[in-house]
Order: sequence, then structure tokens, then C-alpha cells
Amino acid sequence: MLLLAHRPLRGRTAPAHFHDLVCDCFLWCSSARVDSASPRVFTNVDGAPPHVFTRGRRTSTRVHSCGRRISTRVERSVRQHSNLNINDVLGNYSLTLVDALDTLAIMGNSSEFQKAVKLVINTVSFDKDSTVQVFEATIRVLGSLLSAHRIITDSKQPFGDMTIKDYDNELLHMAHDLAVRLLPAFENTKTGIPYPRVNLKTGVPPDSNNETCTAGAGSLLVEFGMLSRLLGDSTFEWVARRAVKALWSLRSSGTGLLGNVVNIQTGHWVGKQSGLGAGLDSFYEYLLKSYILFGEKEDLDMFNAAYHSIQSYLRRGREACNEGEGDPPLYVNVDMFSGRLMNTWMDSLQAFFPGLQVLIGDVEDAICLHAFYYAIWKRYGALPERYNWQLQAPDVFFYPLRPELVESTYLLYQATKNPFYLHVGMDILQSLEKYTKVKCGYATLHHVIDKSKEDRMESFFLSETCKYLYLLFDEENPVHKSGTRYMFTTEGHVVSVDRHLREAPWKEFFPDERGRAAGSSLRRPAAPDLKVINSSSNVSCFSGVTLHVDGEKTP
Ligand code: DMJ
Repeated sequence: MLLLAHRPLRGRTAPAHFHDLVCDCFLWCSSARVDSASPRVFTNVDGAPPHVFTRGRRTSTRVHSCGRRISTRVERSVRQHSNLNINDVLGNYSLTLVDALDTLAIMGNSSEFQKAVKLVINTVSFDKDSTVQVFEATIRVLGSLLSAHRIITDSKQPFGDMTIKDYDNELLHMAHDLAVRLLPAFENTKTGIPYPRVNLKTGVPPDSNNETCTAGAGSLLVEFGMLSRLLGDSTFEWVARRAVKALWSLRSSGTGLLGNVVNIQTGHWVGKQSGLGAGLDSFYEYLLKSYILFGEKEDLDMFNAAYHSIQSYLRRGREACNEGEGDPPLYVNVDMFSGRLMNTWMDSLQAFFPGLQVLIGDVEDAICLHAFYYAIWKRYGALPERYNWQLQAPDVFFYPLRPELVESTYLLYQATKNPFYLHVGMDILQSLEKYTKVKCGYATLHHVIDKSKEDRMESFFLSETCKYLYLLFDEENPVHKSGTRYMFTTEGHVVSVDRHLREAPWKEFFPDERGRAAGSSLRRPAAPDLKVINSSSNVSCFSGVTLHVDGEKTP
């Protein structure tokens, strides 16, 4: 059944309607004028009707009415700096266009890639009175610019001809410009842990929050490290690494766990919840991915120690997935100091974890955990933002087109080649088509049960969800077949792992602080009791979506 949906694509195979899914969606941002939050948004670049790239040919289609409606709403929100739900990510710098660049390259669509890159070079500016979240700007914008820069300058050009005529490292310069504008976040902080937000023109806002989530502050190393190594300037890697080390030094001496929210001046944990989802997810991910990319042993040591603590305190249920006594395995939210259960929900961000487990070779546990998330997807045709595993019902109902389950599905397919994961991918794809497709793109599900929608398509839908789905079915893609080893950033941006990024001439600036991280094993301990000590939700960082829970403010 699955194979019937395939059609040839540039000598490979991919689901026919999936190619259209991505291209229709990309049209939406690539044909729009760059200021995605300005009154000019979604007017056409040259006044001509925008184009839809459909099944290899262009057809004119007007999308103006969609764009105008959205731009008015966005414009209003951008003027209100306090509207974090919009401004944390949007930045008024053509976010979706920038974030989607390497998706086009991976699809082998060189003409659209080249067009989009030129549009970014000619029209995107970071000299804006925009207050953005440092983490979001880093993973979505900085990471994408660096990934596209490397694709353009790759001498092998595995994705087809992605070169840009007269390219003069413009994307790298733009990445540098953006990173310099983010640097004030790392100043005047007593711990070295950065402020969560900066204004791109004026730096840290005077009324800035001193609290940040661990993932937001501690998952900057891949992009900042890449930038440093490409520029030969240690500054960026140094501040990002200092933040990781500061957070790491604050972990509980008893459990080895970190909390989800910390005060950057005092180092006190404001959120003591330790879990795999919001507020912590990419912190773990980047310990491992920094090691993969830069080869710094201390990053691997930290990751191994963190993984050991996760297995010791977060994993509950039986040892084996499908046999033995006890409940099926589950990763829960606990108090970082006592290891005791804090609530009975899991968030959809956690679904990235099986993918991370694939990277370290814990495939058996990854298969088991992935099956749990897929069972939830099957029930709702989406993943609710929070799912209460005790009540077996959603706690928070929206689904903002997140990629995590697709990402894990893709990585598990690569590891196992089990066609079951193609089936999962097709199931996800069909749900997306059925429940989220709208006239101008794909919409956030406001409610996974009644399937009502929101007027919002997160940029990670194109940079991650679509990319991983595409790659799942595209066996012959250069990502899999070119002989180059690739890694995906937490926003799904592809970067080749090569020697050049392992060179860090400034190494002597970084003291060796392996300390307690060294020598951890991956032993899985017996399951502690499932006892709720505090069922109230905690402050959390939900990438892309600011969630206010129990009246608390998201840092
Ligand atoms: C993405 O922006 C990144 O993957 C981030 O690390 C957390 N998740 C969102 C999408 O859900």
C-alpha cells in the first residue's frame, strides 16, 4: 500500500503528494516579501503573481488573500513586545523563508534553493527593533544560515548544483551579524548563563527576566561552535560552552539531574522539574551532537553522565519493552533533587528522545518508547502537546505541527530498515493532509480531538517535519548515499561532519573540567515507585509556543 504512493523524483522515490506538500508550503514563504511581520508581508517580490512549484512545473497561483489576512494580525502582535507567543520566534526577519533553506537543497530543488538564498541575501536584515528569544534565533536562523552556507560552498555539491553565482560568503556574514546581536545576552550575567531574550538593536531589554530554561540557555553550542570554527573566532563557542558548563555545574550532586528553569544571576533552580521534554530536551541533545560535530570529549562525558541519570531516575517500568513484570517503560518528570515523580504528564517534545537514543545505539529502548508516542498519534491523528499517561488523555490539546515523532521515526528507520517505520511515516503524512492542510499552508491544530485549527504554521514544519518525512521515503537521498556523514541540528538543519569543524586553535582557553562526568555507564536501574508528590505543572519552555501554566510566566 505504501509503495503505491511513490513516484519517481529526480531519480529517487518519494511520496507524490508529499513533494507537493513541501513545495506548496514553501511557495508560501519564498514568494512572499521578506518582512514576514511587516505590513508588506506576503505581497509579491516583484508585483507579479507568486508561483506554485507543482510536480516539476510552475503554475501561477494567487496567494495574496491569505497573506494579507495573516500579516495584519502578525503586524499588530509584533507591535506588542509583550506578546511573547509571537515575538519570541518571529523576529520580523522572514523566519520561515530562512528556516526552510536547506529543506529545498535536500529535496534537490536547486532553482528554488538558489532563488530563496538570493532573496535572503538581498532582503533579510537583522537590524531590527525586534526582541527575540536567543535560543529560537540561534536554532532557527543562525543554524539555517550556516547550513545553507555550507551547502553552497561544498566542493562536492551532493544535492545537485546549489552554488550561487558570485557568492561571497554572504550567509556566513549574516550569521555573524546575527550572532553579534545575540552576544549581549551573555553579558552581565553572574553565572555565565545567558539572558533568554535580546533586542536585536538595543541588546538585553531593561526589564529582562533573570530566569531562563535549561534548554534555551544550554543548547546553543552547535550553532555558536560552528560559527566560531568557520570564522576562526573563539568568542561564540566560548560563551556557549561557558553556559553549558555553568548549567552542568548546577546539577544535583545527588541525582545528577538538572531542573528546567534557572535564575541566571543566582544560579538557583526556579523550576526543579527534570524530564526529557520542554525546558531540557535539546540540552541533552546538544551534549551529544556537540561531541559528534566537534569531537570534544568533555561533551561526551557530560552526555553519558546525563544519560545515566536519566536512566536512573526518569525511566520507569519494566526493563524490557515487551516482556517481564511491571508496566511498559516510560520516561517521567521528577524533582531534580529527590528523583520523585512530579506529575503524570509527558509532553510531545519528548518524542525526540528515541531519535537521540538511536544516535547512541540504544535502539531497543528507542523502539519501545517510539511505539508509545505512535500509539498516542494513532489515537488522535496528532500528538497533543501534553498527554497524561495516568489518565490516558490529553492535558494540553494543541498540536503545532511538531517534528519530534517524525524525526524519531526517520532515525529508527535508518537504524533498523524495518518497513514498519515507513508505515508510521505514511500514517503521519496522511493525518497531516487530512487534519492540518489549509488553503495557504498547514495549520496548527488547536485541539487534537475536535480538530479545530489555529492561524499559525511554525517554521519548523518546513525545516523539520517536512524534511524528516521526505528523507524517510527518499532512500537514495545524498544524505544517505553520498558517503558524507551528516548530522541534524535540533532544528533539523543538515551539517556535514568533517575535519574542518574539529579544528579549534583556541582550545587552550577552555579549562578541562570533566569532573564528575567521567566514567558513567549506561546501566539501567530498577524502577522506583510511581508516586505523585506534586501534580501542579511547572514553568516550561515550549519551543515555538509560549505556554502559560498555572498562572506562571514562561521565562
Ligand atoms: C524545534 O524548534 C526544535 O526541535 C527545538 O529543539 C524543540 N522543538 C521544536 C519543534 O517542536
